[in-house]
Formats: sequence, structure tokens, C-alpha cells
Amino acid sequence: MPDSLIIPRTKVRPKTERPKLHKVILLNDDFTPREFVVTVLKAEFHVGEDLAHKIMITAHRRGVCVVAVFTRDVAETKATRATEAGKAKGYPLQFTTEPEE
Ligand code: TYC
Repeated sequence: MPDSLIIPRTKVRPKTERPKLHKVILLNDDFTPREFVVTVLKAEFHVGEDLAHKIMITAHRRGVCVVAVFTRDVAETKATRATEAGKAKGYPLQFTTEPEE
């Protein structure tokens, strides 16, 4: 076989765009009990007790904490549901979303 023989690639690999991911962000407030924030994080984002506590305490100390990233629809649905869970108990707990860079 000559050195210069070029074998064409036969498999087609279509380039698929990855959907942009969106962050769910937990906002601190002065009223929602810490334990309730942890409970909502565990229920809505399926994180364990230790991670939920870490996320809560980071938001408590710094004002905000990124909870997780999802596709836009999932991020918005989870942020809404988690915010509603607080509202149902009369707490001002807030989750927002923002697109990743
Ligand atoms: N700052 C609240 C308190 O001291 C607890 C809290 C933490 C509320 C994180 C919201 O995202 C939050 N009771």
C-alpha cells in the first residue's frame, strides 16, 4: 500500500448542539428556617443531608449559592417548585435561574 493512500472516513458523525445549561441559585433571606431550606433542597434537588446543609450555609453566609445546573426547562421548573414550597409555608425563600456562560 503506498504511503500516500488516504482512506476516507465513511461514518457520518452529525454535530449535535449541546443545550445550554442553566444554574439554579438559592438566595438567602432572614426569615426561612435553616432546617426548612435543607428539607427543600433534599426533596427537590435529591441531594443528601450533608450537601444540602453545605449549600444552605453557603447561601446563608455569602447571600447566594449555586444549587445545581440543568437544561433550561428543568432548572426553571425546579426553581419554581422549590420557591412554591417556601411560599406554601409562608416563607420568602427564593430560587432563581441563570444561564451558564
Ligand atoms: N438566613 C436564614 C436564617 O438565618 C437561613 C437561610 C439560609 C435562609 C439560606 C435562606 O437560602 C437561605 N434563618
